Amino acid sequence: MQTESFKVMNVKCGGCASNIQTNLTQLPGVATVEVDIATGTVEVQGEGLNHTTLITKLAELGYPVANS
Ligand SMILES: [Cu+2]
Repeated sequence: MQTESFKVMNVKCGGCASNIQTNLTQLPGVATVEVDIATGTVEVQGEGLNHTTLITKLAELGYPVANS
């Protein structure tokens, strides 16, 4: 199992968190997605995760990654 952690912008509420979870879970290899609303941290676990694909998807959703 592989873990990718991102600090993203614009996460304000549970709706943002579930939006991120729903969309990232559909990407290949993603097993679990956890979002910490207070810190804007998105932690993705899975196999064969593609860092760039995850960052691109987060940006598309309106949550650009602050560090990468
Ligand atoms: Cu929200």
